[in-house]
Amino acid sequence: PVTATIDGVEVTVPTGTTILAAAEKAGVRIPTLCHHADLSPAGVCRVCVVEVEGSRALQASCAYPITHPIKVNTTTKAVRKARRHIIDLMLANHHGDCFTCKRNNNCELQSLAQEYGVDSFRFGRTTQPKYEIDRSSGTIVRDMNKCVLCRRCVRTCSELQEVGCLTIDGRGTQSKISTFADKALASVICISCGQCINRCPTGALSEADQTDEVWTLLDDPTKHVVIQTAPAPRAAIGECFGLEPGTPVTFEMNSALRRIGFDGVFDTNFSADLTIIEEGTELILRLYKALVKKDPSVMLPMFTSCSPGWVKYIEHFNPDMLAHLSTAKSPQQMFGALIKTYYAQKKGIDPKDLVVVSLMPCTAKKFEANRPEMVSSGYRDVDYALTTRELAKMVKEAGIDLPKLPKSEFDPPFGSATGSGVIFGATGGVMEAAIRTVIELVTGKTVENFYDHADIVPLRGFEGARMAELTIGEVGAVPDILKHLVPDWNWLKGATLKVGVAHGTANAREVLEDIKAGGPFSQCHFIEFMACPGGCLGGGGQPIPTNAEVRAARARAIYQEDSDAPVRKSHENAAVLQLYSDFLLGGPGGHEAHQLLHTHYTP
Ligand code: HC1
Repeated sequence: PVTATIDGVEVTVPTGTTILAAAEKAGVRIPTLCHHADLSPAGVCRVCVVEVEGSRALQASCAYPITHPIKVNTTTKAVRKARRHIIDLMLANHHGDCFTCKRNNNCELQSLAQEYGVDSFRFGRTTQPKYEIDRSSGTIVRDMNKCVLCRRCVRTCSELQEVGCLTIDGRGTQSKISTFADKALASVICISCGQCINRCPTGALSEADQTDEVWTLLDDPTKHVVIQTAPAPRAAIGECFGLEPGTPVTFEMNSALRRIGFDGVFDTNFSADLTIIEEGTELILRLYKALVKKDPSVMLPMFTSCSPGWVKYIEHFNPDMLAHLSTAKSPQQMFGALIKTYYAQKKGIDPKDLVVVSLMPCTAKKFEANRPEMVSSGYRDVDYALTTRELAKMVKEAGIDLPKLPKSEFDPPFGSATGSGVIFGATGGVMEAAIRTVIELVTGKTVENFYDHADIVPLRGFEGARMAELTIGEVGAVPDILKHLVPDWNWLKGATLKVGVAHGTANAREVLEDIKAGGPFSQCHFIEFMACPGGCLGGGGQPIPTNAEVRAARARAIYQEDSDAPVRKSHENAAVLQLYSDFLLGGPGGHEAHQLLHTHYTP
């Protein structure tokens, strides 16, 4: 350990701690811009400069490791002058009118300018855009005229996600954030995860905004516009209305959606439960074929397929492993296909007049909704996928103060979901939901027999990649709905089910490499992969900022909703069981289910 004195406050920290981190411990706030707690230090913006006694130049506190006792002053005249100078220079290069910027009131450059009393453009201002705005991808919009060269996006893409589609080009005044060969985003390998947006301090990166199109359809009396809401936004949208991270507003949000004008307000957690049934069925079938029938064409471990950023990642980087992906569509897409078939029939609405909007924490969901194969209803299954941020904007535009609204429920027939559906929004949640169901259906015993409660704790938390195993023991009376799957179930007796979880594509890459090398993850039967750190609750469409503390708070809200749920296991969702008896007549994995709820992947 080493001692630092920061603005007169003494603090002892491990040797190598940065001045910035030590200051935080000492309760001294140093302003930052290029720094982000999820990323390695860059030390490029210099906003966090401080005076270190004995050092002639000002030092960037985010990149200065403390190796011996030092004295630091964070607010001297020289420091304040230098910071103001840096901010003025950034503003001179920044093209953008705050009023028309999506990040107005949520922009770190704007906040710094306010904090440092900037009241004029001391070094002039850029009035003409220098770069064309890149809207090519349909998911992420890049406006480099607003870029402050902090490189958070580059570090996010290369370190956190190990995708590496963004880079810095040129030197000095010619520097710019670019892509491979400066191509449009649609022409390079981007997985649309939007993690770069979540870490961009300004409006240089944002999602492709679809709110105008949705407003137009809501105003069209010939259209029946419904919305499905994913598990993660409900634990986060309150942040856009000044609530603390992790304040759940599920039922207030339902009221807001009705006031905005949606004709049906549904819960994606319903189709998350359905996903568990379909994916669980597929897992049992794969295990039977691979372990009992010794069919070499069946790939284990099976991988989850509900995170579209992850699917895009494996399609781009490991196309040789696509056979491991479950063929089950994501809950978003299952939902859309059911709305335009089952719901359309039930309601007597021509599916061409039905519009399915999703509220998602994710930018890649826009990409997923537009995949050419996602038309199994005969129409585009999901028409628009709005991010949490886009929906918050619509709610504000409608003059609604969301937290003050009365609570209201989701609409039938897709309004009933279990606690297993909601935990899809946290890393490990899909696996926990799957284990609850697979164990109960196979053994005939409750999951509480194995874990004392329905919480499968080893699958929770934020460790990047983790494993758990469970010995099945006796095989019970298999329920009627599954009996058709395999001729005999006794091969599962005493079997040990091994499962894994990975979140963030850098961790996914490690797990894939481990599998290829025959490491511990290759012994798993089933692995959950989520593209975003923390799972969907940390999605690229969630409110900004998103960081470790915020992710943990949102996770608490999600697990609380699960433990408060009257039904916590997907196979006990009565509405899902009803759907099989009314509509998906071939049962789980049957003909109708395959046609509407499963897909294929393209390298
Ligand atoms: Fe997710 Fe999913 S959990 S992918 O993280 O399987 O986006 O929230 O909606 O589809 O249900 C995202 C969240 C979401 C799907 C579900």
